[in-house]
Amino acid sequence: MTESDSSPALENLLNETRTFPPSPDFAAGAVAGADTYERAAADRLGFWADQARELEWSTPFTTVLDDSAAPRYGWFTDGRLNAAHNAVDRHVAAGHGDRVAILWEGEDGESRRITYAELADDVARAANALTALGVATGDRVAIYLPMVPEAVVAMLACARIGAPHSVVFGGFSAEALHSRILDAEARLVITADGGYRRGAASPLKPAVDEALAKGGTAVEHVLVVRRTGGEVTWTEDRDVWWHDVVPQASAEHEAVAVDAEHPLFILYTSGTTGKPKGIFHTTGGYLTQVAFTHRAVFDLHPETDVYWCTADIGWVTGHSYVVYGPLLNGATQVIYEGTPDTPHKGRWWEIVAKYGVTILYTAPTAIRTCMKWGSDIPAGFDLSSLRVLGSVGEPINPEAWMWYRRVIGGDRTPIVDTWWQTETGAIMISPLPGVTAAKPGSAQVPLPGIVAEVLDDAGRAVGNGQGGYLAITEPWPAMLRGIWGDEQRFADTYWSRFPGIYFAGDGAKKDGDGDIWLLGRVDDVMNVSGHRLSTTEIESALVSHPWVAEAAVVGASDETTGQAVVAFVILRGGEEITDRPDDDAEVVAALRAHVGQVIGPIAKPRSILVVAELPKTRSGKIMRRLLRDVAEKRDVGDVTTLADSGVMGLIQQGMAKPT
Ligand code: 6R9
Repeated sequence: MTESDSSPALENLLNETRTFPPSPDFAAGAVAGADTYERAAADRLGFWADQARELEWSTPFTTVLDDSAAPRYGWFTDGRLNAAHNAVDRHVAAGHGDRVAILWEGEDGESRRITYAELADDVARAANALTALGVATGDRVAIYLPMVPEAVVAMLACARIGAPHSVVFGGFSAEALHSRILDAEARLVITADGGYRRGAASPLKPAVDEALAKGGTAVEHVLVVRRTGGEVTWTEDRDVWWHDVVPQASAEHEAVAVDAEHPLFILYTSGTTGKPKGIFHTTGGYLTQVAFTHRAVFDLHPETDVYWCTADIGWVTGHSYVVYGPLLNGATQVIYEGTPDTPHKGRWWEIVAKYGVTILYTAPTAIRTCMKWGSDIPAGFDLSSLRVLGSVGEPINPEAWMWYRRVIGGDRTPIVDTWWQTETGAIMISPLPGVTAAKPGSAQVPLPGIVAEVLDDAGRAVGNGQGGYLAITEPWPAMLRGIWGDEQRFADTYWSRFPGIYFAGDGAKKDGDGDIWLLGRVDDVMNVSGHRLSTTEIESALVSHPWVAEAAVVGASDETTGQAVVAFVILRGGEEITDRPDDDAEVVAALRAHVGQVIGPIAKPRSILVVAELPKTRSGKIMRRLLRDVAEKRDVGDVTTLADSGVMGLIQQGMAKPT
C-alpha cells in the first residue's frame, strides 16, 4: 500500500478540511443521535439525572447538583449506591450471568474467559477476604498489579466494601509506590509475584517489599497474587497469598451502599511540580458519566460488541474504560497483559482477529508506532470485525488518524478522538460516531451535557478561527472532587486561572465551524519571535511527511528569537519508503523545507535530530521537558519515570554530534 494520498498541504492541522460523516447504516443503528444533544441542551441537569437513573440506586437521589461548596461540587448527593453491584451483580440479576465479561489474553499465550456470574463470585469472595484482613469501609487500599483479571477483581472488591482504591502503575518504582502509599495512608497493598512483559517474567513484589521497608506506612497486610511463579521473599504475618484466602472465602457478600459522594478511588498523576497529585473521584457522578460516555461514544451494543481498550489499569483510561465503563454497561471486553510487539509486531492485530474485536480504543503513540513498523503487518490479519476506533491521550495528528482509519479501520470505521483527563474522570470532548462528521485531528465538540469553551487571556470566549485555553465552564458529574489531602492545591491548580472556571491546562483553537482542536499542554506552546506556535502543529507537519513516523517538538530558549523550534524525529520503516536519502543531513534539510512549506518559514525547526526512540512516560506521553533539557544542553537529571531510560543517553550522544 502506498501513502500517495497524503498530500502534505492537506495533512496540515490547520488546513485540514476532510470530513467523514457517518454512514446512513451506522447512524440508523447508533446509540446516540442528534436528539441526545438536543435533550441535554434543553435541560442539562435533567439529562444527567436521566443518565444517573440508568444505574441502580439503593436510595434514589432527589438532588442532582449541589453547588453550595463550589468548586467542591456534589452530584446526586442524597442518593446511595454501590459501584461493584452496578458493574457486576446487576447484570447477573438481569439474566446476563452467562455473558462473557472478560476475555483475558496473557502475554505468554495463556487465556481466560470470565462470565459476569463468575466475576460476581470472584468479587464477592475477594470482598470477604479484604474484610477478613481488616479493611473497612473508608480505608484506602493500594493496588500494584499487572494486567491480570485479579486487578479488575481487586478494584471491584474494594468498591464493594466502600474502600477507595489507589492503583499504582506496575511500572513505577518502589520509591514512587512508597510515596503514594504514604500519601493515601493505605492500609493494605494488593500485588503479584510479577507479570509478563516483553517475553519475560518481571517481578513486582520486590518493589512492594522495598517500599514498605522505607517505613512510615499504615500497611498491615500485603495480598499477593501468584502469576509468574517466581521466587518471592515472604514476611510472615504481613504477607498473604491471594489463592490462600480468596477462593476459600464465601461468595455471599452484601455490597455496602455508600453515599454518592463517597470516594471511589484516588489516582496519582504528575503535575507541573515534582509531587504527584492524588486526584480523587467519588461514586455516583463518576459512574454516571463513565457509563454514559462509554455507551454513546463507542456506540456500545453490549449483546454483540467485543470491546478492547489497550490502556493499563494503572491509568485513568484503564479505570474508566477498562474497569468501570464497560462493566457498568454489561460489555464483553478483551484485556491483554503484555506489549504489542511480543512475541511479534502483529500481536494486537492477531488478538483483534482471534476475538472478533469490534471496538478498539488506544493511544496515538501506539498508532504511530504501528505506522513505523509498516502497514504490511496489520495487513496480514483479518480486521474486518472492527466498526469503531477510538483515540486518547494526546492530540492525534491527521496523518496518524488517516492511517488508523485506512489501515486498521479498512476505510470504513468512524474514529472518535476523545479528549479528557484524569481530573475529568470521563470523556468530555469527542465526536459521536453516529452523528458527527469526523475531522481528522480534531476532538470537535463537547459531549451532550458538557459545556466547554476556549478562552483568551482575559477569560473571554474566543470566536471561531481563534485560539486560547480550554476551559470547562459548567460542573460535570465525573469531575475530580479534589487533590487528596491538599485542598489549596486543588483550588490553585484548576480554579484560579479563571476564577470559578475549570482550567484544563490545554491550549485549543476553534476552527471556522466552531470545532475544537487541541493543541497540547499550554506549557508546550512556544513563542518564536512573538509568534505563537504549537508543538502539536509542527509535529503534525513533520509527521505528514511520508518519511516520518513520529516527531516531538520543543521550544528551546534562543537569544534572538526567544524560543527556537527543535525537533526530534523517528523515521518510518517498512517497504513503502523507497526515496529517502541515506544521509541524515539531506533528510533534515528536506524536512525543514517541508515544515516551511506546510506551515510557513517561521515554523521551520532550527534543528532536527533523527533519533531511534523518543523518551516517553509509561503511559506513552512524550516527555518534552527532557527533550527541552537536551535542546538547551542541560543535564537531563532524574529520568526514572521514563519507560526506557536508555533512550536519553542515545539522544544526547546524537545532539553532541555536529549536524
Ligand atoms: C485520558 C488521559 C490528560 C492530558 C490532557 C491533554 C492530553 C488526552 C487527548 C489529549 C488531545 C486528545 N489529551 N486526550 N490531547 N486530544 N484526545 O489521557 O488523561 O493522563 O490525565 O492526560 O492528555 O493534554 O490534558 P491524562
